[in-house]
Amino acid sequence: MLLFTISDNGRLYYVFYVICYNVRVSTEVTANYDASQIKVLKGLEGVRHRPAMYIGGTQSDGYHHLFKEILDNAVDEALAGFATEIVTTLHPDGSITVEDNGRGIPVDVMPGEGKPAVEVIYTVLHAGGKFEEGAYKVSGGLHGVGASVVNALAEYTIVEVFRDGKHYKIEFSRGDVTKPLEVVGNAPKGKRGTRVTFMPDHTIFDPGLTFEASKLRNRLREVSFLVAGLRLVFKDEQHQKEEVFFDKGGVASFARFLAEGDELLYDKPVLLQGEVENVSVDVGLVHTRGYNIELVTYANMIPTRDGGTHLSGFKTAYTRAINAYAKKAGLVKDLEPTGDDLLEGISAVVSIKIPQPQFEGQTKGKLLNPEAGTAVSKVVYEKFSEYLEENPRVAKLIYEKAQRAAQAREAARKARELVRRANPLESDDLPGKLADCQSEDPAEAELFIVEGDSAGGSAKSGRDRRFQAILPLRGKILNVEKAGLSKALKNAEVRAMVAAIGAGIGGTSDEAHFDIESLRYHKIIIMTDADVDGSHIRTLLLTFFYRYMRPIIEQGYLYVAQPPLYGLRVGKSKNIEYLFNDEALKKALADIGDKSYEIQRFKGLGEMNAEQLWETTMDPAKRVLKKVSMEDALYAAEIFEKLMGSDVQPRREFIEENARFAQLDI
Ligand code: 1YM
Repeated sequence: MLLFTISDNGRLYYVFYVICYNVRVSTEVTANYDASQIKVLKGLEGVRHRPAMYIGGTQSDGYHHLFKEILDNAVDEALAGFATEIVTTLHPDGSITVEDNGRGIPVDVMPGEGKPAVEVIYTVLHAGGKFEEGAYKVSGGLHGVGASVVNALAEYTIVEVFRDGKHYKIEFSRGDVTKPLEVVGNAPKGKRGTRVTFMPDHTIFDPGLTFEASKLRNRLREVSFLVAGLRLVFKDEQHQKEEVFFDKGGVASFARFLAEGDELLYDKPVLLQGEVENVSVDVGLVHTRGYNIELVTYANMIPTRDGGTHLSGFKTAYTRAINAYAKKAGLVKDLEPTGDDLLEGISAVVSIKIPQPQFEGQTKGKLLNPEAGTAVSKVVYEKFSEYLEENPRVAKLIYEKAQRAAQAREAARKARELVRRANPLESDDLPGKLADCQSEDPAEAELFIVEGDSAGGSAKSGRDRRFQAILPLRGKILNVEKAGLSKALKNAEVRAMVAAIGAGIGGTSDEAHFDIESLRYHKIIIMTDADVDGSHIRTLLLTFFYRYMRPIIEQGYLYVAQPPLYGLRVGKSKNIEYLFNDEALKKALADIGDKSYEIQRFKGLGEMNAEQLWETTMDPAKRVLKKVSMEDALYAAEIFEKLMGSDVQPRREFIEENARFAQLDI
C-alpha cells in the first residue's frame, strides 16, 4: 500500500512506504519534488531492476537459487502431505523442469483479481498472502514470492497443472504472461501435480552461467535427508543419467552420509527429535574414528552455514549430557575432555523448523532466534541423556575417544609451541626454504606455494621480491584427511607452511588456535604443474587449508595459479603467445592458417624459465588467478571425501564424471 500527498506547488509532504505486496517506492532527496521524481517500481520490474535483493546476486549462487525456489514450492507441497515425489530434469539446452505429484497449483479465477490463481502466483510479488497463513510454508525460500521472482528473472517459464482430470498450461516471459491459461487436454488417468519448466534470463545473469548438475544433486540429496520419505528423482539429460534420492532415515542418515569414507565408532546413527513451543527439532549424529568435525545446521531447510543459536544450543547440551553421564558412570579421569575433544570425529545434522526465523551475517547464514537455542538444547539434553543411559557401550566408546582426543590435544599443544617459537616475524626463524618478500604488509604480500625445487628456483628468480614470497614444497605433502592434527604437525612440509603463513594451525573459525589476524599474506597462491601429479598436490593442499586453516578460504585469501599449457611462436616472430587450455590452442591454430609455427608444451612449471614464469603466471598485470571459494561446505566436504577417503568407489565415480574436464597428461 502506498500513500503520498503532493501539494499544489509540487512539494512532497509525506510518504508512507509500506513494504508489502507489489509496489516499492524510492524517492530522490532533492529540494523540489515532483511526481516524476518518484520512481514507482511496480511488481516484477523491481525484481528485474534489483535481482540481488531477492536472490542474493546474479552469479552462480543466484542462478541456482531460482531452481531452489521452485523446488521449495514442490517440497512445501510434500511437507503439507500432498506430494510424495519430485522429479527434476536438466535439459540439454540448459533449461530445467521441476514436477511434483501434489494437488496442482489452483487454477480457478481468484475473486477480486479476475485472474486464475496460478497466474497471480507467478506474476504478482507476494501473491503468497493467501497461501502463507497457517502452517503451509515450512521450507525455506521466499514464502510464496519465489514463483513470481523466478518468472521475473526467467527468459521463459511454463507452468503445467494436472488437476481435476485436466491438463492446464500457462506461459510467461520475464514477468509477463505470454500465453494465458488454457486446457491443453485431459490429464493422464490419476495424474495430478504441478510441472514448472524455465530458462533463466541471460540478460540478467552472466551469459556463461549454466545449471551445474552437481549443485542440483546436492540440493536434492539435502532435501531427501531433511524430508524423510520424500522421493526426489534427478534426470540429467545432459549426461544421460538418472538418480533417485530417497531416504527413510532423515537427518540420522544425513549424519552417516557426512561421515562416509571414515570408519564409524558404532553402527547406528543417533536420532534425537522433539518439539518445544512450536520449534521442532531434528538432530542426527554419529561418531567416526577420525578427527573431522562435521556440523551441519538448517533452519526451515535453509542451510545456516554460520551456525547460530541452534548450533550453540546443540553444542552446550551435547557436552553437558556426556559430561553428566561420564560422571555418573565413573568414566572421568585426570585429563578432562573439553567441548572440542568431545566433538572430535562427530558428524551431526541439526535441523529445526521455526515459525519466524531471523537470519544475520554477511550471507544471512546465521540463525538468531533465542527460542531456537532453548528448544534445541532442551531436546538434545533430554533425548541424548536418555540415549546414553540406554546405550552404555556406545557412551563409553564416545567418552573414551574424547579422552584420547584430550591426550592428543596436549601433545599437539606442545608441538604447536615448537612451531610458534619460530616467531614468524623474525626472518631467521622462518623456514629455510622460504624466500620471503620485503613487504611486511599482509594486504599486499603474496605467498606462492610451489611444487618442487626446480619450479621454486624459477619462481624465486622470476618474482617481484618486494611483495612476492616463495615457498617450495618437496614431494607430496601428507594426506591430512587421514592424519590428525598432531601427526600433521610432524610433517616437515606442513610445519614449513604453518610457520611461513604465521597464523598458527586450527580448524574451523571458532577454534582458537588459528589466528587469521596474524596472517602474513592476504594472497596465498598454490602453484602446481598442469598435470595429474600437480592436481593431486593441489587437492592435498586444498584439503590441508580446508581442514586446518579454513578461515583463509572463508576470507577469500586462497588462490590457485593458472600456468599456461602451451607456448606458441608463429613464423619467425620473437613473441610467444601463451595458451591456457587445448581449446585456446585449437582456436589459435585455426586463426593463423598456413603459417609455420612452433608449439611448446609446458609439462611442468620447471620447464619455464624465470622470465616466462613471471610473465605468464606471476605478474599481477597479466596472470590469471582462481580464487578458492567455500561456496558450499557440503560440496567441498563431499569432493574431499571422494578424493581423499579410503573408499575407492566414490573416487572412481568422481574421476569418471569429471574426466571430460581433465586434460590428458601426455
Ligand atoms: C514444481 C513446483 O509449485 N507445487 C504446488 C504449489 C502450490 C500448491 C500445490 C497448492 C497450495 C495450496 C493449495 C495452499 C502453491 N504454491 C503457492 C505459492 N510445484 C509447486 N503444489 N493448493 C495447491 O497453499 O493452500 C500457492 S499454491 F504461493 F506458494 F507459490
